[in-house]
Amino acid sequence: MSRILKIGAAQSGPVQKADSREKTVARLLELMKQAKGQGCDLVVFTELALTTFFPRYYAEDRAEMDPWFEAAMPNPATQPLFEFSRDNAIGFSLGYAELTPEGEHFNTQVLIDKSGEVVGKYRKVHLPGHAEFESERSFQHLEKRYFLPGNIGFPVWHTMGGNIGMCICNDRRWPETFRVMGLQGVEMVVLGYNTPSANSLKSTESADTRKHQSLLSMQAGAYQNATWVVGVAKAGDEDGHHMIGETCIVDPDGYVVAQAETEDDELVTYDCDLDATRFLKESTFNFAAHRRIEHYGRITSQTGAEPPEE
Ligand code: ING
Repeated sequence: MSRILKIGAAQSGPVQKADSREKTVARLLELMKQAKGQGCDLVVFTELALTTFFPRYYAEDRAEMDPWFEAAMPNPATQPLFEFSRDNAIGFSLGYAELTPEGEHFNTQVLIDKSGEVVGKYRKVHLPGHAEFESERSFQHLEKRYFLPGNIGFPVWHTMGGNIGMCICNDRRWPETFRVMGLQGVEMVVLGYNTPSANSLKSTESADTRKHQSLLSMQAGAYQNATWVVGVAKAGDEDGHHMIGETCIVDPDGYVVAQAETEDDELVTYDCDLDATRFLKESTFNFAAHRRIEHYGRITSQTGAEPPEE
């Protein structure tokens, strides 16, 4: 028995500050057309796919950043993606900066099914970086300034024949992200990331280390929850700030089965058999048979580490 979901991981090259939404959407649409041409069922776009990674810039007045946000989804600029999805029966997942009618700001990813309808929304829970300007940093990472922590949790939806969940960028570094979805039977986690290839506080940390830790996080999340994981980068040099590529598709055994070769717009495809998750879910990671939740209390009752008395 196999349930094949053909995935198109649509890596974005850099998006510059001056690039219009229309120009950027045209690039995404081109990748979606390539994916359709290769028979993909679902195209995964990156985090904040419509704009440059604007949290690298400081603004005293947060409202100055509102032009980077979308007040609706779909909207006129992104409508071409939704129309292509509906007209060609291909789903997609898109990351963008969300401004709600109530005036709240989130780093958001939506899941669109083959009818072009929004079936799921996720708001980034783990916001890395800082909220105030920090002069000691070689560059700023102000997601805590411009976004609220996500308030939807980590949902999983049954759609396109499987159990699909989403997360965003830094979320992949926290095992809780994948486990909460694993406890909902997730079979495919799709995520985008904009990951600087340098550490703003530790100049000796290499790009190779950053790439290693990005892949390690996704491979561990996949294997430990018997799920596919699709990680899609916005890569390359944005305004002098380089971000890693390494867009990849990871199978439930934790193997990277497909990976991007460039730091530009690039489609990475793979026939993902959702039934390949079954063996581990029914053996090694049969959560019902093996987990001992009576010993896990610290995970939800304690935020920071509390080391033993010396
Ligand atoms: N970017 C980075 C990420 O989590 C980061 C920030 C990089 C945090 C490396 C810690 C270590 O991939 C975003 N946008 O979260």
